[in-house]
Amino acid sequence: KKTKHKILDMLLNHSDTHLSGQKICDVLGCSRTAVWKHIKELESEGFKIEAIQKRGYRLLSTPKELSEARILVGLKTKELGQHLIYFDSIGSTQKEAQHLAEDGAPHGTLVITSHQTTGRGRLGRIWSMPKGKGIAMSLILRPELSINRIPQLTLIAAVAVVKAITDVTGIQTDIKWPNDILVKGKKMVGILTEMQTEGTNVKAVIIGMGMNINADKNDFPEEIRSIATSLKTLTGKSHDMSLIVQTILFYFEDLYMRYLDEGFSVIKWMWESHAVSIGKRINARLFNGKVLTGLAKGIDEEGALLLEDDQGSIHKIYSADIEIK
Ligand code: BTX
Repeated sequence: KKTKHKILDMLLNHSDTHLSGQKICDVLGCSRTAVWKHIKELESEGFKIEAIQKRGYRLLSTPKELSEARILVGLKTKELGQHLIYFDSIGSTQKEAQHLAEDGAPHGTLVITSHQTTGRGRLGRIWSMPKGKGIAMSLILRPELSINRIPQLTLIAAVAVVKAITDVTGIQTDIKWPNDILVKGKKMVGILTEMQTEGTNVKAVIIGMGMNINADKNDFPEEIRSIATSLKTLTGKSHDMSLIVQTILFYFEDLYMRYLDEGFSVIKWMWESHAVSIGKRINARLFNGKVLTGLAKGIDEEGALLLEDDQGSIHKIYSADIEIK
């Protein structure tokens, strides 16, 4: 752990009193000048720190903006996010994670930024993000699972995001199969799951998430203004993005472990309880251009969507865009 993170940890745990520079030096075995330098760095990252002569430092507030230090300090996971690759700005975290996975990045590696310039969705579509107002992250997993189970990981990710958002903000969100998190029908989060395989073996899975957090309506490009929403537009205030990331990682790891131990059924009911499309008539636009219309019955044990058409036959859908009618 970096000295700067250790100092932040100490400040977070002593926010009711001042912590003397000498005390920090003694605990961490570094010089007063080094402490001062790290404090200045934390301040430049948006932490408000009071410094009083002879008494020391006290943390007054943490930034709402994404902060590497704030994500790492107090992160309650064993693996997910512990290997954090943070960028002030990057083209696409997904692309970077793909490269890192090829180079052997370990399970749980997280690539993250709040300024993604060329984000992508499924089928080469664009994922846009107003600078500094949202989270773009890609998580590398190395599951020992067969290829047909990988779509289930998208559903686990969705449940983790829904739980984390409710925990941190009190906002209830809906899941639209397979990869959107909506509020009042508008998209707040998009999830993109990709994998690297060798023969029939899964080498890595990369789960990308794009989240609209502190953007105002007008921050979005014109063409998605009517379909996108953010936590800020819903609540009227900004939210602590690092805390949201920590909470998502916590739930993701917890659900993932339970999934490995107990199978998909534990996730399935949680997922279904948040799903908006189930029990409704939908159009499913398949990626080969075909459109199926019918009743969304639920998901099966693999995470595929079950659609009953008007002739009563059940179709298993593995990937599509769906419209709720
Ligand atoms: P998708 O193909 O399901 O959705 C993409 C569509 O969503 C776009 O065509 C557009 O209509 C709409 N859209 C674009 N930007 C936004 C936005 N900010 N809010 C709401 N709607 C939007 C969804 O793909 C999966 C997106 C994954 C993005 C993450 S971000 C981290 C990682 N890096 C990366 O390049 N992609 C992933």
